[in-house]
Amino acid sequence: MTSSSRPLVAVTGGAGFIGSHTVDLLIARGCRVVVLDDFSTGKRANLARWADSGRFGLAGAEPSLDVLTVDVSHGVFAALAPVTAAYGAIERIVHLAAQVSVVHSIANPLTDLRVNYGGTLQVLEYARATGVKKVVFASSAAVYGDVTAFPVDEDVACHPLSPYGAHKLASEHALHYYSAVHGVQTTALRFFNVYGPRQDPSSPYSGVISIFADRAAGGRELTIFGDGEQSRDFVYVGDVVRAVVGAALGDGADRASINVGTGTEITVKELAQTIVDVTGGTSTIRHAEARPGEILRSVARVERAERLLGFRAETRLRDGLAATLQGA
Ligand code: UD2
Repeated sequence: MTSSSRPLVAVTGGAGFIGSHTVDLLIARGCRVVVLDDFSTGKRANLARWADSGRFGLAGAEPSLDVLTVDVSHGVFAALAPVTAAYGAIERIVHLAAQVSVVHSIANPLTDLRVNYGGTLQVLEYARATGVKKVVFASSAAVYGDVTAFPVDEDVACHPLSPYGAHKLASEHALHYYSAVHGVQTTALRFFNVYGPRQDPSSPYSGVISIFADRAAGGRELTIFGDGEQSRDFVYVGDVVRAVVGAALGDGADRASINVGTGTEITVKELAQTIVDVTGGTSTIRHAEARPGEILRSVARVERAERLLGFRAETRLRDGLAATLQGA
């Protein structure tokens, strides 16, 4: 075993949209990173700048990243064994690997259970057994379901409306008892609508900004579902990963569930118009049938993130849109 003063951090789902930005920031902060990803939606290209620069990928001058192809819901012990034999124990885990579609979870609740709740339990079992100090988990605003008081406070009663939301909430409960019973520090971050470069626009359930930006950049028509008066709290991925990495590398916020949003909302109609403006105004906007089961409003209360993580989202929507359109 070699010793290193660089923290060794595992990132599940590290080849995905939020995961790869997390990896970038962890490496920038001096960490050695191990990515676990099954590449069902993640892409090697998202991590290309680091070129598998660890011992188990291509050797680099300053080894920083190892990428392991593994489905986390099948367990992580075997995959991580050679890495920990070489570098020592994993100190912290950021658990982002997930089945990400609410709609898919409704059609396939048992798959969602295995991947989303089962995956979290696999990570927590590894953390308990090997003495990982901290686990940070990607939860979601989907845990809330239909709420009536805005901005949404973390302490409101949660009544998720999908297997996805229910399994995210169940995962939060697991995080809580692994901390209380086993002494693994845990933090759940409830992401609101995250957007930014590397978000894949190719599925109908991709983030609306990735879809609108892709279409508007090509001068194509944007489709608003319903009247467009529904609002969302869109938070830029560069901000989100500051919250993720702050929670992962810090030792506070144990057993906390924390909203990660901006605290401001925008309607989908305003969003569409803004994107058309930013891209030069050639796309037209049409309306289609509202999505069934759609929530009308979503906006985060952000005080807890400020208090526990010192985190505040800083990127203005127009700047985030410009970066998204430019890609990075
Ligand atoms: C977000 C999350 C989801 C879950 C949920 C919890 C994303 C991508 N999804 O779903 O994982 O956490 O919040 O509440 O962040 N829209 C259009 N036209 C389009 C695409 C979307 O009008 O071409 C509308 C859509 O009807 C909705 C809004 O844009 O009102 C946002 O849609 P979304 O799919 O980006 O995210 P959301 O809020 O449904």
